[in-house]
Amino acid sequence: MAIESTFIMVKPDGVARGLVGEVIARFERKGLTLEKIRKLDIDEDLARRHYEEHVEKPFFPELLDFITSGPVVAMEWSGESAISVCRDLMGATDPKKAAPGTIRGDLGLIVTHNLVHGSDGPESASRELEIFFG
Ligand code: DAT
Ligand code: MG
Repeated sequence: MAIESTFIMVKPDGVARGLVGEVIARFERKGLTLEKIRKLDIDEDLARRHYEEHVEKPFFPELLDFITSGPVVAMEWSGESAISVCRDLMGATDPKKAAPGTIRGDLGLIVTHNLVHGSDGPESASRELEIFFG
């Protein structure tokens, strides 16, 4: 039993499609608590910091174009095992393979346009929360 905080972001596709409320509602209904929220545009510098583990990956140019293409909604959520619980609610990275019932499984189709980001562990959660809310 451990109360955790995690960094969640609705990506530009989710904001453009009007799905911010849908994403928030799913986390709220699960019993998690919204602690902080802000809407912002991500520039290249911020994208490189946030996605530092991916800057050398072949898909990074496409990811960079996408994540800087429009506003995002950055959030801190807290609750029991919040990091893994949020990842489970989001579903697999590739929405084509994400299980029905998950955010990506229900609402997404293309891997780049996968609607949400969620921290993948305690270290990335504190690093990402510091970047966006520190
Ligand atoms: P996640 O967002 O599930 O933590 P990740 O950290 O491995 O996934 O990748 C970050 C983002 O990069 C992901 O949300 C979408 C994009 N991405 C990952 N793998 C990709 C691939 N093989 N082709 C295109 N985009 C990819
Ligand atoms: Mg990741």
